[in-house]
Amino acid sequence: MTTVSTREPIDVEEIRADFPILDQEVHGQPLVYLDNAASSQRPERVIEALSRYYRRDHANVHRGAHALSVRATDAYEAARTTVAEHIGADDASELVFVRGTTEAINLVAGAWGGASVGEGDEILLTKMEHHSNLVPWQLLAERTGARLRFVDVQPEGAGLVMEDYERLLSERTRLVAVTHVSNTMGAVNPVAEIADRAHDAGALCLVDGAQAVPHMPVDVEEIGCDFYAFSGHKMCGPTGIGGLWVRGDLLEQMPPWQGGGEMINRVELESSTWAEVPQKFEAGTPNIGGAVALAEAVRYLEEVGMDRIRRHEDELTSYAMERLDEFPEVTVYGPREERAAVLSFAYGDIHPHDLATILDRTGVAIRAGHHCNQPLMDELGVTATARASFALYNTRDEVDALIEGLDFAADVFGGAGG
Ligand code: 7TS
Repeated sequence: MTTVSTREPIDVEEIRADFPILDQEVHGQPLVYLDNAASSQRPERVIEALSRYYRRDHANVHRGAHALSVRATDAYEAARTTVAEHIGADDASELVFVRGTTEAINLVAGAWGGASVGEGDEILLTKMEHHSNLVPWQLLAERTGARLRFVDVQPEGAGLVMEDYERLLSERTRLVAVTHVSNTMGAVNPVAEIADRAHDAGALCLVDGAQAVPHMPVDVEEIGCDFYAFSGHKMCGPTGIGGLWVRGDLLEQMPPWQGGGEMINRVELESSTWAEVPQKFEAGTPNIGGAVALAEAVRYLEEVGMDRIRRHEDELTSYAMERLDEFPEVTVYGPREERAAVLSFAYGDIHPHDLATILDRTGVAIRAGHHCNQPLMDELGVTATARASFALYNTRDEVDALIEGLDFAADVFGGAGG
C-alpha cells in the first residue's frame, strides 16, 4: 500500500486483499462482515508485525540491559509515539497503554475519580453511553456518594438534547463523560463544544472514542477534552491493547491506579514513590506485542487516509440507508445525516436475534442485542436492535447482500409484519 492523495476514493478491492480473514465462506456463502462496531478485522501486515515481534524482538521492557530488552523497549515506546501522534497528542507521555476503552475509563474513575470526586459532586453522563462509560461511574458514585446525571437523547436516538446538557451542567459537575460516536445509533456528538462548556462550568471532560478513532480523523487537542479513551481491536489492531490520553498536567497530578512493578521509582516495605508518567499508570508487564502491532495498524490506517476512510464509510452508510428505506417495515434509528457508519434498525416484528441468525445463514454477519446500551434501549422502548456497522473494507455489494438477506428473512418468516 502506498500513500495516495486524500481526494481519491479508496480502492476497496485493493484494501480487501490486505485482510486475509475476509476471503472465506461461511455456511457456503462469501463472508460479509458487518459487525465492525464490535470489533474490526486486521490487515496481514498487522498480524505480521505481531508475529515478527514475538519471533525476533520479545523481552520485557524497561528492565534489562540486554539487546532484546532494549529493542522491545524501543519498539514499545516508538509505538506510543505513533499512536499518540495519530490522535493529535502533543506529547507521547500523555498516552497510557491500557487493555482498551473499558480499562481506560476504569482507570480514570479509579485514579482521578477516587481522588477528586466526593459526596454531592456530580458526574454528568448521557443516556447513550456504552455500559463501559456508565458502570465505572456507578461504582465511583457508590464509593463516594457522588450523583450521576444523564443528558437526554432525541427521539429515536438521533443525538443529544444539548439544551438538557446546558440545564444539567452546574458548579457541582466535576466531570462530563460522553461518547464521541454512539455505538448503537451512529450519532456523532459535538464533543469540542461539550468539552468547552464543561470547562466553562469548571468540570473536566472525558470522551469515549471507541467508535470514533477507527473511522474519522481525531485530534484530542482540537477537541479540547481532558481524557480520551479508545480500543485497538476496533481500529484494525490486536485485542487487549488500547489507549488513554490524558492532558499533561492532569496525568502527573493523578494518584496511581494499580500498584506493582514498572510503575514505581523506589519501593520500601511500607511505602513507595512512583515512576514518571505514563509508566506510573502501567503497572506490571504491558502488552508489548499488542502496542507494536497497534502502531502498525495506525500506520496502515494513515496510509489509507482517515479522511478517505470517513468518506468511504459515509457513502456506504448513505447507500445502506437508501436501500433500507425501500422496506416499509424497517425503522432505522439514529440521525439521518452527519452520522457514523453504524446502522441500528428494526425489521417489522422479526426479532433482531432471529434476523441475525437468518442473515448468518446467508454469510452476512451483523450484531443483534442491546449492544451494551441497555439504558438507551429503554429510551427507544425496545429490548434489542439489529445492527450493521461498516469499516474501510466494506463494499456496496455487501450492502446489497444485507438487503437480499432481509428479503430472505421475510420469506422464511412469511413476511416481516410490522
Ligand atoms: N465505548 C464504546 C462507545 C464502545 O462501542 C465500546 C465497545 C466500548 C466503549 C468498550 O470497548 P472495549 O474495547 O473496552 O470492549 N462496543 C461494542 C459494541 O458496540 N459491540 O461490541 C462491543
